[in-house]
Amino acid sequence: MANSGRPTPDELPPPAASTITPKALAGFRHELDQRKYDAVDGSWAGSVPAQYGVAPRVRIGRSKWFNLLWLLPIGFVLLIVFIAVAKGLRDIPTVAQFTETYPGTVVPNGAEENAGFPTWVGWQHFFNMLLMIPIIRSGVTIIADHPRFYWTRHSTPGKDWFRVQKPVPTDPLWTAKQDSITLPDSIGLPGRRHSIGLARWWHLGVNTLWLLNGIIFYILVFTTGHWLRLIPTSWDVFPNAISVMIQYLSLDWPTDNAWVAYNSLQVLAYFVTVFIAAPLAFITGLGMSPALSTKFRWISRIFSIQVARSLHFLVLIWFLLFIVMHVTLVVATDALHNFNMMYTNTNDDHSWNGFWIFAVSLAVMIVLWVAVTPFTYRHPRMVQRIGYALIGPTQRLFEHLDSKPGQYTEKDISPYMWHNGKYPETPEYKGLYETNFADYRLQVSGLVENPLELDLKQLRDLPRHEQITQHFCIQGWSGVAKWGGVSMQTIVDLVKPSSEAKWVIFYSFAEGPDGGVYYDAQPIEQMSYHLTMLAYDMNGEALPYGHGAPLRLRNEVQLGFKLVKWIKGIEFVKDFSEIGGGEGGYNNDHEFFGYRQSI
Ligand SMILES: Nc1nc2c(c(=O)[nH]1)N[C@H]1C(S)=C(S)[C@@H](COP(=O)(O)O)O[C@H]1N2
Ligand SMILES: [Mo]
Repeated sequence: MANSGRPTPDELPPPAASTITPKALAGFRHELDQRKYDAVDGSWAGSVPAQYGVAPRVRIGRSKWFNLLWLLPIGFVLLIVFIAVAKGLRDIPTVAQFTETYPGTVVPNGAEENAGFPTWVGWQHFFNMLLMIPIIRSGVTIIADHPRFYWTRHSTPGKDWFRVQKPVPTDPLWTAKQDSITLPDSIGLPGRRHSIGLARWWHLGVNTLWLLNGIIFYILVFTTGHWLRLIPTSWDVFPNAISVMIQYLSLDWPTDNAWVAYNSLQVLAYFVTVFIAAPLAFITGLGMSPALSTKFRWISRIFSIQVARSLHFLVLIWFLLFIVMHVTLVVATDALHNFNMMYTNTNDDHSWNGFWIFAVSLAVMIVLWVAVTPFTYRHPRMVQRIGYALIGPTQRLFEHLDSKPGQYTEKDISPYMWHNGKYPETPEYKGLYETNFADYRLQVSGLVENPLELDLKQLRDLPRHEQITQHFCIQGWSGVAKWGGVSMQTIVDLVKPSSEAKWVIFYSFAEGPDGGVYYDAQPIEQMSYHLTMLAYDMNGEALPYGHGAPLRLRNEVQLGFKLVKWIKGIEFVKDFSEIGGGEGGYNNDHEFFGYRQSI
């Protein structure tokens, strides 16, 4: 559908006299899908037909794409070359001299007294890995929901630097949901396609535990002498690390003394992992929050959601490489000894005790690995509840960030804004569209003193509110647009909600993907925020069809799915348990999203 030819307010016919009553919206409730999904099965709403991605590709220059699978043969050849070179190097006297001067390990003062591995290290190490598995797997599911990475907040198609999906089709109404890809159950948590609602409970929920484990680790590391193992205390760590690298590559490995101190390559790798990668994972995670990014725009200006998301992904790559290298070397270098040090705190390279503890811990991880996705399909609401118990309090906290308007400037407006959701196809909507919404009436009712019906002219005659803000879709894309319309506060002032009203339901003309009208519940406090508004204009023109004509919601502390497009009615209610499936929104009823989504 075209977007031109929208009438000016003066061309619209005069409004019909309002006959709306407080009960007028009751009819809308019957258009909702009353179902609420309690299992993920073959007919589950979120399970759009499977669609697979492509091998990972990185953009080179403007439009050339390099298939990363080539790194496998290239890496193999390079490894052989490096081994040959390292072997050759070691025959050169100066290099032999160098590896003798820097044998590989710096033993700091105090290390001898701290030799060995206290029990807490073994437990910490175990919990860390146990928690990282679901975090990584659910993270991969989140990536699969928008399988592209960008460096700017505009998320412009073709400007992605990495993708595991074909190029964006030219269809101007292509949606982000159509773009999502399927993951196998054994890789994603959960698998399938567009299961991000559940993946986020895992990712954010388990993350709180991982952070807690990390904080305990930091405290223990610094209150014992264990930090001596992880933090380089002398510049000699660099030549020693190079020396270790040459020794490893020449396949004539250094004699380790890990009971007292790690070799320098280990120290550097552990230092980067514990003190750089882990905090960076946390910071870049927060960098994707709509509430935080809008509030701290001066940080978000440089460190945009897409920079944060790309770095978050690179941290994941670091962790994956680290895990592979670490496990390979632990097993390849004196495995029994390594297991004994870590799990039985003995400097013993014969006993199998450490190995058996390792084997049991591995078995626990494998069993959980296999079980978590089927468990999630069987008990999605439990996953949602536990996830919410863990991360919900933080999400509630960030919801208090009421930001001021005037956030971005005209030149920040994105050249392309992704579309999302299911377009309105009802005859009712089509009829309105074809007459340029002349008969459109926004109905506002429920627990209010003055129920209202407003046509577009009346809406346009209300005090105008404009904001240039950034949109954050739960799937990961973003974009900046200028929105023109009416502040929700203006509507609230007109209808005067009763003190009983705690939630505001926004009803759409459009159905959700699984039938029933799309709707969302918003807390009433947020209706008074500076950046909560009903938009009838976008980037200086009437709101186009794809972005929600004639009216859509903006609430910039929340993720995009809560910003209902094609609004036909607004109802003030006590709570949302009687509305639709009772979970506070279409995606909450159908796809296990949460109703507070400030991160
Ligand atoms: N009625 C309705 N509104 C909706 C949706 C939908 O499916 N139906 N999708 C939401 C989602 S997931 C997002 S990210 C935004 C997308 O807004 P845009 O298409 O204008 O960029 O609209 C939201 N509003
Ligand atoms: Mo979204």
